[in-house]
Amino acid sequence: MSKEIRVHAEPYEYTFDPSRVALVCIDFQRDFVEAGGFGESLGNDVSTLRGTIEPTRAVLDKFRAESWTVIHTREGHREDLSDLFPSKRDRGNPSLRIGEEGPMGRLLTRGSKGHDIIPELYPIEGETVIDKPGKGAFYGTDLETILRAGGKTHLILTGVTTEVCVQSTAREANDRGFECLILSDCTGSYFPEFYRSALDMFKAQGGIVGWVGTSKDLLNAVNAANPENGESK
Ligand code: C5J
Repeated sequence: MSKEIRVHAEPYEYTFDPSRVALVCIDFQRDFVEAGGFGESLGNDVSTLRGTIEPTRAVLDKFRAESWTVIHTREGHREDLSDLFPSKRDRGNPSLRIGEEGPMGRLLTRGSKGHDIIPELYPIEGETVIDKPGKGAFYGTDLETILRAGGKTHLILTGVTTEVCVQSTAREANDRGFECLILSDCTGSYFPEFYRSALDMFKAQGGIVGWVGTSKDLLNAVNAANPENGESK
């Protein structure tokens, strides 16, 4: 299937050619989503993010069934922490710092259990995993090269947290000319007011950063383009 898919979204319809789209799953890591990780060390209630997993899994399953491009990102640092700025290490006076031992190994450090992606959304063979030292997925990574080499122009964004790594990535992508659709039920924040504000900002002023839609609208649009698939519940 290579015809344009038309998704109901705000501030207006989002269209994409499946051969030019990538689903980007941002930082669905144990360190943000599970108890005992980095998110909790900052004093956050990580259960607020759990609702994003099921809808993201449904979108992931559809992309896999259609053999469309999927990219995962992980925020974290080298084992020797040589890519960790002191400003990031010390900010917020957390109970545990990046690189220190927590219940799931060294916080936000590559190779630890907490740094890895949650089992529900774990990458499969053939899916790209981008390890990033910053909040935005373009900073300090080869994501842009991979997207351009693959002819991708459109990104469908999911992930945690909405106002930090998803927002930074959406803004970086927008400035590079990528057309971004953010799925509101596939992104979450520890702070409901930041979640709402970030989504409002993305779509304000005629879509200044991108479009906001839902997993259901995306799946219905994909199924409508290929009626054999039926309607999404
Ligand atoms: C944070 C992220 N919140 N992935 N990282 O520090 O949003």
